[in-house]
Amino acid sequence: MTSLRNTSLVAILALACAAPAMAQFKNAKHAVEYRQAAFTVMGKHFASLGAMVSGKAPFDAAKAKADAQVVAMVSTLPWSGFGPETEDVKSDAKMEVWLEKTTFEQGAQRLTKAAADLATAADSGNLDQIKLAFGATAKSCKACHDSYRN
Ligand code: ASC
Repeated sequence: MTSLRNTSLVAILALACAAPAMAQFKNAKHAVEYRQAAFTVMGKHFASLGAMVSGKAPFDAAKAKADAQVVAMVSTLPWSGFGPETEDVKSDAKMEVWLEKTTFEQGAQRLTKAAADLATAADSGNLDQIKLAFGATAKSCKACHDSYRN
């Protein structure tokens, strides 16, 4: 009896722990749409920063700060949309995302860290610092695109 109860408890705990990752999305297609939406939003604000960094747009410190904050925040979001249930949903993601899960996640962490550093640089209002941090962030974007995106 005790052991049966323990088994049930373990099963319930296992479900409870697994639930958050699963429950966020109605189905795999929604997970893919979510991660794509996050990349779209991040890309828009990163491009806005890119225009200022390259001189194509005038430098506006407040705008740069706001853009960098969005990039830093949204860079934390797409990764939950790469669950194993999404492996077979058609997208630009290469199979390597799931085959090299640990390396992929390290790349995601590098971006998140670079984006946080970019937000810190943007807080300073110093364009040279922003340029440096922007370059490092762009490098981390590109590294994953080269390996994991078709
Ligand atoms: C961007 C954007 C990316 C990155 C990448 C950097 O502006 O949308 O995905 O920069 O091109 O190499």
